[in-house]
Amino acid sequence: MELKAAQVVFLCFLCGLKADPEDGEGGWSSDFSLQDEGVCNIDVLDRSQISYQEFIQRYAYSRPVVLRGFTDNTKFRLLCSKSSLLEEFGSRTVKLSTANTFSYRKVDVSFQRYVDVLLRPQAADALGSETLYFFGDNNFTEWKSLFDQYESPPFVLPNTSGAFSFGIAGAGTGVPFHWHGPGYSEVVYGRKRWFLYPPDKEPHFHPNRTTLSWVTETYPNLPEEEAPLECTIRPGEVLYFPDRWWHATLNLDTSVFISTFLG
Ligand SMILES: *[C@@H]1O[C@H](CO)[C@@H](O)[C@H](O)[C@H]1NC(C)=O
Ligand SMILES: *[C@@H]1O[C@H](CO)[C@@H](O)[C@H](O)[C@H]1NC(C)=O
Ligand SMILES: *[C@@H]1O[C@H](CO)[C@@H](O)[C@H](O)[C@H]1NC(C)=O
Ligand SMILES: O=C(O)CCC(=O)C(=O)O
Repeated sequence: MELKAAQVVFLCFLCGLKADPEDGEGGWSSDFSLQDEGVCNIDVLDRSQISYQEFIQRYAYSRPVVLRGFTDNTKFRLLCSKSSLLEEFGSRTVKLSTANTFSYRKVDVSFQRYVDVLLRPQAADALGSETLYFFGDNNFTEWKSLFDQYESPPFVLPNTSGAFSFGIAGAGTGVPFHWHGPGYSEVVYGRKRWFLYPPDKEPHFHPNRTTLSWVTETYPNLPEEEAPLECTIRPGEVLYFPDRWWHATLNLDTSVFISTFLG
C-alpha cells in the first residue's frame, strides 16, 4: 500500500511538471531536440566588455558578435509562453514560408493550427522547399500588444531603424544560407545554432535543401579553410550579423525567436 501511494504522488508530480507553462521553456519543450555539437568561434561579449563605440569600430561593418545580458525581456518571454500566445493569438492567421533560400511559397493558417499540427521537428529527408516555417510576415496591427513589450537589441547602426520578424519553429528546422541587410537574432525560448560566412565567401549549398541536411551531409566534409563562423545562441543573448553576410540557422529545440533587421 505504501508503495502504491508513493507511485501516485510520483506520477502526479510528473503531470504537474508537464502541464506547467512556467517550466522554464514556456510550455514549448518537446520530446525531440538536437545536441549542441559545435564550437562557438564568434566573440561573445557582455555589457561590461563592449561600448557602443567599440561595437561600431570592431563589429558593425566587419564581423558578427554575440551580445549577452544587455536587455531584460522577462515580460516579453512570459507573453511568449505557449499558453499565453495561444490564448491571445490562437484564432489569428499567420503566414508561413517554405524554409528554403528564396522562400517561394506562402501559406496562411490559424496560429492555433500551426501550433497543433504543423509545429513539428524537421524530418531529416524533407526538402526545405516542402517545409513550412513561421518566421516573419507578421501582422503588426494584430500582434502589436506583444511586440510593444519586446526590448530590442542594444546597439543600432547610424541612420537605421529596426524591423521585427517573429517566429516559432520545431527542433531541427531552420533557414538555409541566404544574405540581406544587417540585423540581430534572439531566441526567447529554445536554442538556435548560427552558421555564417563573409560576403565574399559564398558557401556551397543547395537552395532547396534544409540546414539540417547541410549540417549532417555537407558540413562534415568541408575542408578546414571552408569552415563557417558558428555559435549557438540561448535566451538572454543576441547575435549580430553585418550587411550581406551569408547565414543559415538550425533550431536545436522548439524555439520562439525574433530578428531585428536594421535598414
Ligand atoms: C492585419 O490585421 C488587420 C486587423 O485584423 C487586418 O485588417 C489587416 O488586413 C491585416 N493585414 C494583413 C497584411 O493581413
Ligand atoms: C546619417 O545621416 C546623416 C543625415 O542624413 C548624415 O549626415 C550622416 O553622414 C549619416 N551617417 C552615416 C554613418 O551614414
Ligand atoms: C526549388 O524549389 C522550387 C519550388 O519547388 C522550384 O521552383 C525550383 O526550381 C527549385 N530549385 C532548384 C535549384 O532545384
Ligand atoms: O531565426 C531564423 O531561423 C532565421 C533568421 C534569419 O535568417 C534572419 O534573421 O535573417
